[in-house]
Formats: sequence, C-alpha cells, structure tokens
Amino acid sequence: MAIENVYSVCGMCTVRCPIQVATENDRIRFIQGNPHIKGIAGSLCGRGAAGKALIEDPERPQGPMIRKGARGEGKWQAVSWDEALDHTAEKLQKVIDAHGGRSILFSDRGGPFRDLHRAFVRGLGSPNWSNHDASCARNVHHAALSLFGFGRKGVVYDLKNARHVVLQTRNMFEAINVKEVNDLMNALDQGCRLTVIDIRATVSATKAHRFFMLRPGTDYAFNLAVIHVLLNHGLYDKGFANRWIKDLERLHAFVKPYTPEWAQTETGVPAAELVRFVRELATAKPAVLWHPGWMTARYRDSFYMSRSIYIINALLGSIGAKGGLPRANTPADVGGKGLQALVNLFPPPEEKRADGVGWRHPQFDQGPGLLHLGFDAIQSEDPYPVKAYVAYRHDPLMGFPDPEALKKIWDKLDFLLSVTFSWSDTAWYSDVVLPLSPYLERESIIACKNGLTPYFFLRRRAVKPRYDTRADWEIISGLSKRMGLDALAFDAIEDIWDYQLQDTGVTSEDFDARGFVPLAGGPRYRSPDNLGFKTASGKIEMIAPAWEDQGLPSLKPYESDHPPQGQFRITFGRCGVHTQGHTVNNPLLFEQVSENTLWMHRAAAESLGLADGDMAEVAANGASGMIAVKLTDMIHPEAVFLLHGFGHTLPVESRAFGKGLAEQRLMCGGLQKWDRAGGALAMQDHYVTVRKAAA
Ligand SMILES: Nc1nc2c(c(=O)[nH]1)N[C@H]1C(S)=C(S)[C@@H](COP(=O)(O)OP(=O)(O)OC[C@H]3O[C@@H](n4cnc5c(=O)[nH]c(N)nc54)[C@H](O)[C@@H]3O)O[C@H]1N2
Ligand SMILES: Nc1nc2c(c(=O)[nH]1)N[C@H]1C(S)=C(S)[C@@H](COP(=O)(O)OP(=O)(O)OC[C@H]3O[C@@H](n4cnc5c(=O)[nH]c(N)nc54)[C@H](O)[C@@H]3O)O[C@H]1N2
Ligand code: SF4
Ligand SMILES: [Mo]
Repeated sequence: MAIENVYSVCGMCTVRCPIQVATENDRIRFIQGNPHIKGIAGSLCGRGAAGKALIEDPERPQGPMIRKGARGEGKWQAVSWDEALDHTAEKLQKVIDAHGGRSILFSDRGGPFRDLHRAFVRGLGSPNWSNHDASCARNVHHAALSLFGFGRKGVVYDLKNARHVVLQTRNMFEAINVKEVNDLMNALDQGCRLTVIDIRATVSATKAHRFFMLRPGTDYAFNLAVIHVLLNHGLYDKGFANRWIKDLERLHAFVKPYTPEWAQTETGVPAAELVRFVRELATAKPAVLWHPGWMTARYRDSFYMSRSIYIINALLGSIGAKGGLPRANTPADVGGKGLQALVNLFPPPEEKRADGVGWRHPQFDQGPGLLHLGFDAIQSEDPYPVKAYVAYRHDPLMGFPDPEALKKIWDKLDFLLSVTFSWSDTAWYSDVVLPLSPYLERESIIACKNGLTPYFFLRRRAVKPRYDTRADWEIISGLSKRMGLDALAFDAIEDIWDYQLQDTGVTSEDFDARGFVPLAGGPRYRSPDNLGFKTASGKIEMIAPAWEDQGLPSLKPYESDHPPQGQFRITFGRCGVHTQGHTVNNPLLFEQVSENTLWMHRAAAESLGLADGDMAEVAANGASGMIAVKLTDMIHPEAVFLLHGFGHTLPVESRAFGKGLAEQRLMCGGLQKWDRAGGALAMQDHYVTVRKAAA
C-alpha cells in the first residue's frame, strides 16, 4: 500500500506542535513537524517522535473499566463502552439530583481543545471547570493580568527577532516547545545574546553568553535590583515609559533600597556583574525578551517575580515591540472571525465557583479558577458540597503536591472519574477509567492559535485505534446523549467542525493541503501607538487596584526565606525526553532516561559522606524516599534538584515501576502552600534533609 501523509497535532505534551504523519497500511511510518509552518519546518522533539511507541504500548488502558475493590487497590472489571457510559452518566446524575450540577468539579489539561470540556461542564450546570494551571503558569498569567489587563497569552515571544534573550526559571532547550527552540537557535546564529538565570547549569545555560547561578528563591530580589539600575542609571526607554507606564514614580520610590549591592548579599551575584548585564540589555532595547517564566508554581512570591519581569520588559520598551513581546493577534484583530465556541451551546452558570475565584478572590481570572481551592471545597463543603470529580487528561496525584493528603480529600467524593490515554496515579485511584485514544488515533475539535499570524489547526486521526479506546468528542457525546445534553450529542466529528467553522469563511477541506489555515498573510505587529492594554487607564499599571482591594500590595517588599541549617530547598524541572509523569513508561523514552537522580552540590554532599551514585534517604515532615545522588559543582549548594515525573508505583507500568523518586510526595502540607497574589501553588517552598542510606 502507498504511503499516506496525514496532517495532525502532536499530543506528547501540552505544546501541541503541528505534525505530519506518514502512514502505511494503517501503521505509523514516520512523524515529523508540519513542514509548512515557519519555525517548525519538519522538526519535532524526541518525545514527539516517540508517539509511535505510545500507540503500540500494551501497557496502557485498553478498554473501559469500573473499579471493583477499594479505591487504589487496582481491581478492575472490564466493561463495554455502553456499560461504562451508562454507569458514569448514572453516577453523575445521582450527584446532580442530590446536590445540583454545581456539585461536579472537572479539571483538564488546559490547552486549545478545552472548549469541548467547558461546554460539557456548563451543560451539566456546573461553574466548576478547572485545569492544571494552579500547578503551572497561573502566577505568570495573573502577573500579566495585574499589569496589562490581559493574560500571559496577550503577548507572544518574538525570539526570532530578539537581540537579547533572558531565560529566568525557564530552560528553553530542555523544557521544549519546538518552534521556540528553533527560533532561539536561529536568533543566536544571527548574533542574539542569551543570558540564563537558574539555580543549576542546564543545557540552556551551556548555550548562554552569560549564566547567573542564583541562590534559589531570590529571583525577585535580583529583579528588583535590575529595576533599580534601569531607573537610577536612566537606562530605561523614557519615551515608552512616559507613554505607557502609569505610576512610574511610585515604582521608582519603591525600588530605591534595592541596590545591586543589597541584591548581592541575597542572591550571590556580584553587584558589578548585575550592573554590566543591565547596561548590556539597555543597548539591545527594545528587542529584548526577558521571558516571564512558564512553570512558576514554585514560590509564594512567584507572582511578584513574574510581575517584575514584565515590568523590566516594559522599562526596556519591549512590550509590544518586534524582537520583544509583541501583542498576540486574535482572528478579529486581523479582520477575521474566530471559531464558534461550543461553550455557547449552553447558558453561563449562575452559581458561584466552588473555589471562590470571582467572588472570594475577585482579582483572579475566572476562566479555569484554581484547582487546589476546588479540592479545598471538597474537603470543607464550603461554599457547597462537591461530590463528583472528573480528572480529564489530568493527573493531580502526580502534578499536585502531597498526594496522600489529596487522596484523603477525594475519599469524600461519591464519584471519581478518570479519562486518560495512559495509566496514571489518578486513574488508578478512580472509580471509572474511560480510556482515550492517544492523539495519533483520534480526531480533535478545531483549535485556534493566536499570534503574530493567527491560525486555525486541526488534528486528524492518523491510524485506527488499536484497542477499545475512544476519541475525546466520542466520550463527551456519549455522555451528553445519556444526560440530556442534546446540543452536545454530536454523531460525527465533521458536524462539530462545521459548527465551529460557521461564519468564518473556512471549511474543513481547507485543512487538507497543509493541516492549518492561516488567517493573515504574514506576521502582524501592532503600531506602537496601539498596544491595547485592557486596564482602566489603558496603560501598564504599576498599581493594580483589583489586588490592592484585597489587601495585596502591587509593589511588595522582598522577604527573605532560606532553608535552615542542615536542610535543602527542593527544586525540580524537566529533561528533554520526558513529559511530566506520563512518558517514563514509554518504551522508547524510557530507554533514554529511565530514572531520576538527586542533584547535589559536591561539597554539600561530601560533608554528608555521600559520593556520586550513593543511595540517599530524602525526608520532609515524615515523608521520605530513596534516590541515587548525582554530585555536581553546577548547582547552588542550598538546593537539591530532581527531574519531575519519576517514582512510579503502579504495577501496570513495568518499565517505570520503582524507578527514582517522586518529589511531590515530599511536599507535605503543600496543598495549603500557595501564592496568595498569584493563586498558584508554591511547590519549592519545601525543605528536605538528606542522609546516606544504610547499606
Ligand atoms: N512536583 C512537581 N509538580 C508538577 C510539576 C513539576 O515539575 N514538579 N510540573 C507541573 C506542570 S508544569 C504541569 S503542566 C502539571 C502537569 O500535570 P498533568 O496535566 O497532570 O500532567 P500530564 O502528564 O501532562 O497529563 C496528565 C494525564 O493526561 C493524559 N493525557 C491524555 N491525553 C493527553 C494529551 O492529549 N496530551 C497530554 N499531554 N496528556 C494527555 C496523560 O496520559 C497523563 O496521564 O504538573 C505540574 N506539577
Ligand atoms: N521536555 C519537556 N518539555 C516540556 C514539558 C515537559 O514535561 N518535558 N512540559 C511543558 C510544560 S507543561 C511546561 S510548563 C514547560 C516548563 O518549562 P520550564 O519552566 O522552562 O521548565 P522547568 O524545567 O520546570 O524549569 C525551568 C528551570 O527552572 C529552574 N529553577 C528552579 N528553581 C529556580 C529558582 O528559584 N530560580 C531560578 N532562576 N531558576 C529555578 C530549574 O532548575 C529549571 O532548569 O515545559 C514544557 N515543555
Ligand atoms: S514539544 Fe515535542 S512533545 Fe511537545 S507537542 Fe511539540 S513535538 Fe510534541
Ligand atoms: Mo506546565
């Protein structure tokens, strides 16, 4: 049979790169990045290439299952899809009848396909659609909102045209977004400077012109000193600041005490080096891109840290600028029309959110709310009982701190459902598992990517499902049919696509040639007079009224917080070949990195009698685990670092089982540690002790 090329969308991580899949005889031959998209041009990361192994892997859920034993015991009854959907619909309906639609909490993995899930939750009459973002980028999002009146996706990262890129808590060459990696590589070839600020040397650091190894948790101090220098040395973009920054003089007064010399004592970076760095940035302005961070659910001041970065970008004139952070365009911004939202099939809920977002916490974006506060509501039944939880492509037992505490909270639920394509701790603890077809085996709703050139894109099924699994829309439609949500009970994906595309002038055939449909002829930069800030003043506001009203200062003094003698700060991050916790068991990726180790500074480890490769016991508040140590000079001595996603304990994952340590288990009490101003969890505000394990 001939080779067929299918345009689709990668699903190995949340970035969702456009791909082209070559198939033959219903088998995957080759996957590459969509060759027609600039900045992708055929490239793919290692995880994307390993999608083939995911679909061939028998160690994933192969059909619907209903729990037989106790939660987490791992006893399952295999059932038909009809039985599973009937049972699920019945359980959800029972909760609705007893407590109302609001009693259902639903979380997913965010991203461009969430519209379908949101529609379903709204149809059920619940305001409680949520996502993973309290454990990821909510602090950055709220930082942007507090300054600009729009969220973090209101600007894009114009890496390709940047003259100086600063990565702070952002490891771009290992925590991958393919287009970003390519754009930055190209910029570096064109003479762009790269500065990396991290607590350890990463692959990104090895490619940088300058690397600051910061004392963990002191980034806000460093950045306040940067602002101090920009303002006190007159290095900022005065034209931009006068036009666009409100209350600049209050910022100036606030940063007075935060001199580079002060920062040196806190961060460890010599004052003179900080000043030299800021001077260099000023020569490259406004084509400077100081990345505001992505996985920033780390500290209780991460919101202020991201805010300080946006403020630095504003002082350099790079907000809105080519080579900086230009505004993202929506379809409407380029004269087009956006997709018809499925969520509009149902009226908005009148109930307030269980997590308090929008009323108890009016400053936060209501969108997905804050899931850890939704979990609080399950526990407290305040403001009302939450009795069913749906984890849809989401694994909070891996991605949220303190899984044992979370399980106890979930024990109050009448019903816990997991929809997933791989086994996960959450699926294992659920009452019902509905297995999703992996991305190469399913179609998805059409999605829109805002940007310099906004575009629509579509995921086509590359091969037929190998096991008894279903696509997203089939599962949602199946439940909708049973629960009286007729508007969402679609019979074919084409009907959904047609609904979404109505009035856009685009048809689903338009995706055949290249897999995506651009809505503008090329990148569109807004005029510097029209940056469209959505604050009351129309400017970038140094004082955020919505936060001040809640007693949260916009310009918050720095507070120092470091591990006590004999303890280390827990830090974590990604490697290039794994996604969160769900690829360790992938046969190809497991071969690449099969276990995590505990990075420790050589001197700190040796003082504890630890040699490279020794087993150590890591403990915090009664929780502990064993892991091999990796000694290096290239990590700050106050930190220990682990790759996230290891330490699997499910017998159904034979490869990943027992390999390495899951750091979230050491974060006891972590569900209550969060950034009050940014909303996200503070997963690195945890200290551990390390000792050599008995032989
Ligand atoms: N301790 C600690 N906690 C963390 C992190 C950390 O580094 N350390 N990282 C945080 C970050 S940045 C995030 S985003 C969250 C992530 O947390 P999660 O969103 O829970 O993690 P994932 O593994 O991406 O996805 C969860 C499940 O969805 C399933 N899935 C089904 N379909 C899809 C699909 O199309 N795409 C994807 N990607 N998954 C699918 C996967 O099989 C997996 O079991 O965790 C956060 N939590
Ligand atoms: N390969 C791969 N790529 C991914 C993902 C994946 O799972 N695997 N996930 C995607 C997702 S959901 C996300 S959110 C992004 C995350 O993208 P990133 O946020 O860039 O990823 P991380 O590796 O979590 O963290 C970046 C760096 O922060 C450093 N760090 C930790 N503490 C501190 C500190 O106090 N100060 C400073 N300055 N640095 C610190 C870590 O050492 C790490 O090198 O990656 C995306 N891309
Ligand atoms: S970054 Fe890699 S894994 Fe993530 S969507 Fe792109 S190709 Fe797939
Ligand atoms: Mo993330």
